[in-house]
Amino acid sequence: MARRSADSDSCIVKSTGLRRSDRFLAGLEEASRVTFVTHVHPDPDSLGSMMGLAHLVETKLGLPTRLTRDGLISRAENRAMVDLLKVELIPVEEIAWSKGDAVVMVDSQPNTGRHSFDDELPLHAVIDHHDTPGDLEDVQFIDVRPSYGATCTLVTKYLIEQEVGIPERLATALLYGIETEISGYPREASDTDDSATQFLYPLADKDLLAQIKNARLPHSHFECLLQALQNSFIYDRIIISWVNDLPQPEQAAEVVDFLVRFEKVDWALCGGVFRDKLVLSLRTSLHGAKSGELLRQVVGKLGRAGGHDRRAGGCIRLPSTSLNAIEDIQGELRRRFLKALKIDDCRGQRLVPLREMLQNLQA
Ligand SMILES: [Mn+2]
Repeated sequence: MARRSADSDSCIVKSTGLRRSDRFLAGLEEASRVTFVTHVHPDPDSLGSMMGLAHLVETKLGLPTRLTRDGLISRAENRAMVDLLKVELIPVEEIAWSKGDAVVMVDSQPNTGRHSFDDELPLHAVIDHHDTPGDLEDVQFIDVRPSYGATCTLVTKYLIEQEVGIPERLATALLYGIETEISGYPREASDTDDSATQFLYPLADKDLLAQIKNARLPHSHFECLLQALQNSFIYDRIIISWVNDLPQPEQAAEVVDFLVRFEKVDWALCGGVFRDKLVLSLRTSLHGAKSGELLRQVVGKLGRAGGHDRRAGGCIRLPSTSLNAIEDIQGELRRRFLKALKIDDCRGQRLVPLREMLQNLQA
């Protein structure tokens, strides 16, 4: 595949002669404090981006900053990142706003259904790399670059442009943020992601990084994988896995990362029930598949969805958590998916045949 063109969006804005990072900082000069918000269940890319921009604002403008957390962080690696790097996060619902507060949203865009807070926040800036368009009308500063694999890449660029030193802890966070976004195949990386990685690697704490990547996993992780394997159905080139009891919402993504490596499919979808929601995660091994758009269309008015080329996520609020209601939505999604991928509606073939499951139980 042709590499993504890295700098269609060069950092010099011609009309003013200012670089984007200059304009970002200039717009915050009048603020008395800067608060960073991101998507629900913050991931390494959003955590690293908040940390990097907070460091930039503190160093260049001398302003106090706050980092927030929307919802839980459940994935073991992400929790390890927060613990080991001692990232201080305030639950977004506990934030008290006052005059002079400027809000910066990273790794996400307003009104995309990815926040539990009210989308009316007075946003000063949105800095992101998702394909999924948000409502950006009243935002003063916008830097959205879908050509970048990670928002952390953009933030690293700002720090380099502004000649702000990157301490070890921050370099570790930024590097992990980029790695988690670009490590799949096909790679969703630009040359700029690779040069940011090269820049950060010598500065980062590699032992800490290894500890984060190999975070210990709870019992529920393995139970969930077993449940997913037992409820996986193959329809031509897609495998669909239904997990009716997801231990934590982020595990749907872990299931599809695992399943998409199955050599007989090009697509993997997981739909997992967490509380009153059906959490969806989609992966593809195909190039240029625009899976964020595909999932958004398939989910339609049932819920919200979006993402990148190779990876997408979404969420549907269940009208009821009865098995019937869940199965109705699962059936509808399956039909829509097969239609979108031009696969004849057929009976799915189990990944693990029932007969084998029973034999294993008796053994
Ligand atoms: Mn990201």
